[in-house]
Amino acid sequence: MVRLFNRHRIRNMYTLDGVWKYVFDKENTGLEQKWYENFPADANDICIPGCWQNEMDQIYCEDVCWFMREFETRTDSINMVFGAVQNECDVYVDGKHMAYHYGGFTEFSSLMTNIGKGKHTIVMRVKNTNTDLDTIPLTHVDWFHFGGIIRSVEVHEIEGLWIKDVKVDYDLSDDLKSATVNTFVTVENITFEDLSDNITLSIGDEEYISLSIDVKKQEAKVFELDKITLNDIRLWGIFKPELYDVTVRLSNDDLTERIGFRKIEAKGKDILLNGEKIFLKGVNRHEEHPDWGHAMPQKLIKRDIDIIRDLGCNAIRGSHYPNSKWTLDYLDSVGMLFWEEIPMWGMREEPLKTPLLWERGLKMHEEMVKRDFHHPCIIFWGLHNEIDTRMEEAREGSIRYIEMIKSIDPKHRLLTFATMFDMTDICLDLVDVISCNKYIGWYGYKQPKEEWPEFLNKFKAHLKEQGLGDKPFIMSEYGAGGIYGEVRMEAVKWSENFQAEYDAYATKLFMDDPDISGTYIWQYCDIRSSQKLEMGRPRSHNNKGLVNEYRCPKLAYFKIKEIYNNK
Ligand code: ADA
Repeated sequence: MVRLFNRHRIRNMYTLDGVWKYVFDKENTGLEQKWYENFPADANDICIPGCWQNEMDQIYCEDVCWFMREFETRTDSINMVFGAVQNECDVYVDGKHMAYHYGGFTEFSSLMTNIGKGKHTIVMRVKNTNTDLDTIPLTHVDWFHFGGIIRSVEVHEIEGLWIKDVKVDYDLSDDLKSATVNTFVTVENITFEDLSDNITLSIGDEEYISLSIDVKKQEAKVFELDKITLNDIRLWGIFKPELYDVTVRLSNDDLTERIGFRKIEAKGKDILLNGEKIFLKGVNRHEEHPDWGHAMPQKLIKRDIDIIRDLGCNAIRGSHYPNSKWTLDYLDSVGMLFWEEIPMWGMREEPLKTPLLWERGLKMHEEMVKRDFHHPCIIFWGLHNEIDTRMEEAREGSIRYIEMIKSIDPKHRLLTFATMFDMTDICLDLVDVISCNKYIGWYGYKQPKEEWPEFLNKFKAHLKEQGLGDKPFIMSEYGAGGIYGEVRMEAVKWSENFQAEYDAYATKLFMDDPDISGTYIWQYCDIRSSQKLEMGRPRSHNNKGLVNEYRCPKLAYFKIKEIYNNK
């Protein structure tokens, strides 16, 4: 339901999308008063997935809020999957604490065995209060802290043996004509007796493997299936969305994953996809809309991707957090490239010296990479954005992130992070691709955009000197602000014409530079900024969108469309 393909033909799965009750906990007394047992009677209705800031008169930024609804099951046991809850939450079912999760953009689940068939009540306490020390994101970020249950909650009805996880890995032959598929299946026995079954594995409509298995009571066991070699494969590529469904079945359960065969490499200064050099024509996109917050519906996500394709892009950076699974499915299915990262944004000295922050980041990376391992659209895992990468703590933390990511995904993605400390960064050698965020000619108005070439020469010389001259280099953020509708005779700051001239000048300059492998303009659409960020945000928005927050194009949109479509 939440995916673009059918994940289950045997397992019964449904979402709890629809109307829930919600109530704020301004005094933070809900726990003490056991709202998970006695939900306040004066609660209001809210549609889930949804953010409370999109309810009438509820533009509260950071808060604690409780949610409740009833649901019904036809099995004694269920696995509940929470797509994303912004930002920290506790889950209670029938008054019992079932799960705690930190982090607003990754999925988590809770196995509930023997809760019994029939009616149940779920209550969730959702906390969206951030700090400037140990939360990810921090309070001060350049987007809005929408809070709520922002993606679907799924109920998976399970019995006996169930498929907890499937990981489909592959190796390609040197000529990229065949693939050897290696599948790992985790089967869990939720009963109190030892059970046997048969695993079958199909790719597309063809069944390849049938394996007898035994799983002891209350045990989860990983089965590595025999490798399968497929010849004459269809490679996934830019606008070539060749996908394969891999289905694992037991007698009572099944799970389909969708994969695409492709090879991404950094070779010298080039980025190669399936052996061919590519240039990333990209935009940064926040998954956000004034009327939906982060809980964007499929129709609007598709609309965004359609607009971005029309712009001539082949790549999107999911700035600054894991996007909905539906977005990634859709990118897989149209053949566009994606950069995914965690909301580790702008941390400086104090937070970077705080161990809890790094622990949280590590867990988020683990959850992100595990959730999205199968998507061919993802070519980069982004470690973080504009943290103080001049600090030793940033280097140590980045190394831990890299080790974690590589332990799950050693070969299918390149690693990068967006730096703002181009000349003084001490982490650039750690990653495959160097990504630079820079706003010459925008911030610090006295410095004209014509100073870009000088900066590029200096930075490239610096990279060479550091022995990093042979890594691909991309411009991961640049752009000017333009207020929608503000068109002037002179290209003055904040006018659409200033923005159009600026974005066009910089994009052309970077695209004509043989040392640059990609451009991600900041940004696709205007977004509501944090009310706490005091850095010149007219309308409380970051106005650097090529389209405004309602997706109406600005002059810059048409300029960039011309440039991107002509290369
Ligand atoms: C940074 C940051 C973005 C945005 C941008 C800007 O590079 O990564 O999230 O805040 O600056 O508009 O200034």
